[in-house]
Amino acid sequence: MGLKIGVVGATGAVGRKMLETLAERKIQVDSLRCFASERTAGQLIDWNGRQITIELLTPETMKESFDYLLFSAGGSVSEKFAAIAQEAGNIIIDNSSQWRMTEGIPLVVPEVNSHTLKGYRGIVANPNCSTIQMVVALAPLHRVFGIKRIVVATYQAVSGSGHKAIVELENQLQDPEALPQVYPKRIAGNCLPHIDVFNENGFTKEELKMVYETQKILEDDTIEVNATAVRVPVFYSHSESITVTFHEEPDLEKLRELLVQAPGVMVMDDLSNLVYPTPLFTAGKDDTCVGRIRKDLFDPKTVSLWVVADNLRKGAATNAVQILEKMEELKAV
Ligand code: 11C
Repeated sequence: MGLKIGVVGATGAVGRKMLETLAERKIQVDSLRCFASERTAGQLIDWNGRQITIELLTPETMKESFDYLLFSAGGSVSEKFAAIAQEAGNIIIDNSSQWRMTEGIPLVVPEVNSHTLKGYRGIVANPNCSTIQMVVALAPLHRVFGIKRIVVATYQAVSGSGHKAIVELENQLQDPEALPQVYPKRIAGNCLPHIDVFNENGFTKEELKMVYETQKILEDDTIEVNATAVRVPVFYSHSESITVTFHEEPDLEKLRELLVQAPGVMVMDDLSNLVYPTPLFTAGKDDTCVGRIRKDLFDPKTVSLWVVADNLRKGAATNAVQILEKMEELKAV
């Protein structure tokens, strides 16, 4: 028998990708219901040969019984509706930042910490896209060499801000006079060191997510993270320049081999053939691609990497569906 699944926020950039991913990964679905706000409720969408009417999200709908509810509708929607769904006994995989740091709520990247799902029911948090790709690459290295400090700069695609930001970049590329609406300044031909709101300590909320989510997922709050998150005029896939200092001096060949063996990682690092990952390469793929692997010139315990992944896929929808798959697998054991 197939599953009873609901997707909340089904018409957003991530919601659409979740629907695509459920079909692509051949999840056995008996009933699929899609929920959204008044703006799109009533619309029809095609999914895997079926026509589905978008339903209005209401407290009553969330009290019904589902095997899984995939949420991607923002923090305030999750705060209210995921809580109602949990109260009704449902499992919710939530892509917002609402529950990520709540004690007792697992924050999961299946390749890294799926053990936290064992015997669990309720809200499961899907991490921020920039955190997911960083921990997929760093977790196997942390287990062997122990991470002391991470310095990361991100180059984040506009799709991380939703469909309207994709349209804004398209418009600005056509029209040099087009005014910004989603971002505080033009994004075409520009880089904005500003993602989400500024905190009083000078870091943005996006940067702080990378600090605290990483510590929670790697189960080590001694790991120091210094992040600078930058929005760039790229449509899909976030890139990250990561410099990581370990407690143990890593052997570079061993480190490279750990990455080659790591689940969800594709090593693309052959400088003589100009092989390194780029956002155009990773867009539409599920792997986290790693290249430019090199030792620091001055500190033998420090290594730099270039890590690229599709923010809507591994950074959001694929990770959420992998959580669902993992929970099903654990149920079967
Ligand atoms: C961005 N990382 O690229 C953000 C989008 O906490 O899930 C995802 C925000 C989040 O703008």
